[in-house]
Amino acid sequence: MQRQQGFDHTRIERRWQEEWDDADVFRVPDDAADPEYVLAMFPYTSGQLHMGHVRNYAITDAYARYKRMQGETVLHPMGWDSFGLPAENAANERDTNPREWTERCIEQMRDQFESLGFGYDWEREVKTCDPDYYRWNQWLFSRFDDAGLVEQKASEVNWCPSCETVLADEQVEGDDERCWRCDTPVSERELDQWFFRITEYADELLDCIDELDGWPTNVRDMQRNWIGRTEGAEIPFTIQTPDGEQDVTAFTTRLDTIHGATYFALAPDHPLAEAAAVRDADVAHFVEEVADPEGDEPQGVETDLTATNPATGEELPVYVADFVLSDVGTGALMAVPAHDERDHAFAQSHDIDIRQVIEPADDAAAAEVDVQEAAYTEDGVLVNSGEYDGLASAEARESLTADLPGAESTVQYQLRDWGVSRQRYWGTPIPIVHCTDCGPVSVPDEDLPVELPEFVHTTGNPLDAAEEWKHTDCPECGGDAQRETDTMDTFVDSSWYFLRFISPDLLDAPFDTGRANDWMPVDEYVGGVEHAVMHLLYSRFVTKALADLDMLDHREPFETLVTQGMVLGEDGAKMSKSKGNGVSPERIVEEYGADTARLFVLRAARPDKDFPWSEEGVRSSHEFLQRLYRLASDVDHGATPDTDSPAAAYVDREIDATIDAAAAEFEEMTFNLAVREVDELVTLLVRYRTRDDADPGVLARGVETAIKLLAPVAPHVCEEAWTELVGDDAEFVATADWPAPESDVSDHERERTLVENTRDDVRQIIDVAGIEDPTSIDVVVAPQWKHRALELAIDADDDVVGTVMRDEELRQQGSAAADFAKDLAAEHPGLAEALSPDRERAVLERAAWLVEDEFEAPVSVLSADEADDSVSKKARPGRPAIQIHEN
Ligand code: ANZ
Ligand code: ZN
Repeated sequence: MQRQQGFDHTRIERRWQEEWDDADVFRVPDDAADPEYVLAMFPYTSGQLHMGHVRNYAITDAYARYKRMQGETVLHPMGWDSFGLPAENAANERDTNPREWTERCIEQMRDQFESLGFGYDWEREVKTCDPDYYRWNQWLFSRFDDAGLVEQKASEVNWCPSCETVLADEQVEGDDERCWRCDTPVSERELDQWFFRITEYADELLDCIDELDGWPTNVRDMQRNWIGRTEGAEIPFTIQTPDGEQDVTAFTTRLDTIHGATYFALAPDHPLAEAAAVRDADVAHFVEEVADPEGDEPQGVETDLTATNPATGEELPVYVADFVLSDVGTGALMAVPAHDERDHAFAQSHDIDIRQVIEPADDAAAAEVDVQEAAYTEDGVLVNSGEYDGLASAEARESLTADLPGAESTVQYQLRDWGVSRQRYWGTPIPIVHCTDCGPVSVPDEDLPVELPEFVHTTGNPLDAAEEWKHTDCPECGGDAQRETDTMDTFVDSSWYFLRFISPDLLDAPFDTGRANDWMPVDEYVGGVEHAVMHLLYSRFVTKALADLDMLDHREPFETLVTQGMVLGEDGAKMSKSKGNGVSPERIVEEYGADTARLFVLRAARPDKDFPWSEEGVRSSHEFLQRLYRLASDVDHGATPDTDSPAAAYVDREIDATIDAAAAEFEEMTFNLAVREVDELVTLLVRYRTRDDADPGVLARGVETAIKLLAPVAPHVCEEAWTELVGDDAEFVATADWPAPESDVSDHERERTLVENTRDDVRQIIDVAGIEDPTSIDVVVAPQWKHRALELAIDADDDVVGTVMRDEELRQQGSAAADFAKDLAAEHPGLAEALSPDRERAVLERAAWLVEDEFEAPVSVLSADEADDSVSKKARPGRPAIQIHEN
């Protein structure tokens, strides 16, 4: 019976989602031994799934389903990154509170996930806004505090004087930095804030990047840059101030250039700069009004100070300059305009000497350099440097560090401690109480969680307004105290959630150490490249800190990382509301079904590449599924394959080859290529089925294979087709065994190439010769001796012709062999191995039906001596000669 109509996606999707759920297909028991841990970055609870989500979660789901069919226990959990500013904003805009809004978003998103058929172990769901979750943020904060990894220090925040509130960076708008709510210019304010001392781990975080070979190179580079380790030296300069002499240390990576230092520069908030501002109105004006560390042009002002260059004894002018950053090095630098670009630009605009002290080692190159024009920033050889002249930069740095009084080599990092304080409501309350007598005191473990009070609408931080909540007793002295009103950065929530999935309901610890040791690390982690730095670095830091707290044996959380590309709009631009090029997943699921949506996003490109949305592509994905489904309704499940006929043998072997190739692609997550394999198999089966002698057993095996191979990508249709084929009491295809090839297909690629090339050649000849109606086609394989010649030529060093012709057997072929050897020599060393002549013949005989079908003419596969000399002499290994007869 051939079904003309396709499947009803809405009906079958709902059916299978329920059946999988009832059968606990995706559940992982707690006693599972080291399951394959497949994880997609959990979503922020915006309430709305977009195409990027569909892609992200389709990738891990397809991989998880594939691994499950391979017989692995697969841990594939899902949760909600549900604290954060947007919930608070939404609550302020509508008449609701962040918790209600967030819960509603979670409900919606969970429904959407389910409608897409993503298979999660929902028993392990975690929500970061649950007190049961965030109490462990607080507990970890206290453990980190015990371990000396927590610090409170003054730090700047954005402050709106009109709303009297702290603003997050996202709430500061425009180049002139105004409050998003009231448009008042934002100012800065110093607040005491909490930090995690991630810099303690800077070296380890950096060194271990080398071992993360399952991570994309660009992400590893971004992490390295973010940590930004620089080796250099600190060197004290003596500064003459109106109040006497004072030593100020400068940090430099180029101590070899010290003889070229022609001025000294201080950051605008350096204590000496501030003191100079008190004496000098110009300096004050610059520091308060002009300085702009983010500006393109370095700006500055001269002071009444001078600095002694410790290498030359010269007196240098001292500037306050905005390109000197207060949190880099020591906030003071020696400026060498000849060899540093910023120093150069500044020297030019302030008419300061530019003195060359380095030149390229190569004389010709040295003649090209003009440091008055532009800084020469490479290493080289020292000049104008007294006794150091002639030394190479690296050597000079060593000698100068040893010789100059007070000079010391040091290492600088760009990485800063992790500021975890937010002056916000919707986050984890920091478990600290401030006591007038005892200062900041940790909330004892037994009093955790510190739960959020009810939300109130206010312009400032609702926690600050929660008087009753705020007021408490000091855990140490029992006196009056106030709760800390800062909440934690939401990156704290996401820095360990992958551990909570392992034991989500545990009451006395954030996670079960024994099980985590067994189940971690996450084997495959998939998410957006926008998380390449912070989320991943924080997770790595927390994992290492937990290891040092003896809570975990692992020091890295994620073994393999995939950063998926973007789904672009049909116009190739990023999907966005304002451009109106967005596509709603809901509409696609409704119109075409979840399987089509999943198939489309997975087959469009490799996971790490961007691709544009294409309605046409969606339709063709849908058609592909319909085609497979119809094909499935038309085969006979019970039939045993009979591969006696060449065509049946060909199809049977293609089935094996497809299994092998698709598995390799699934393993690499190149689902697009896996799907292409299945697509080609289905096309072959559809064609084969039209033959009178099509073997029902081979057809059935082919279709069953295609269904299994596609099941991880389009699970509902495949499940439906599978039950129809196998019967109602069949096990799920979702838990069926991944098919295994029945023959050795290790070098099948060569067979495919041979068949492809032959078909191409036939097409071309028919085309070029303008043959309208071929009566028969001869395919002539090359003789044994050409194979032998090829083998010799592949192994030959240089003298291909000589090597071939020294062979006794080949010499007997005379000039034919010499000619062929010359051809081979021309292609050496690019020659590829060919199948043996017998295999070539067998492969072509099995594939002959394809050519016959295409050109409607009988095909004979002949050996060289069965054919005309004029034809067979053109045959080469891997490239048979072709003769086409016509009327
Ligand atoms: C002298 C010098 C000569 C420098 C030269 C560079 C080239 P990287 O390499 O990016 O880590 N520097 C030192 N403290 C600074 C601060 N607080 N703000 C801005 N820049 C500062 O930067 C190290 C270099 O940046 C240091 O080496 C210093 O300039 C400058 F031919 O010292 B150098
Ligand atoms: Zn106290």
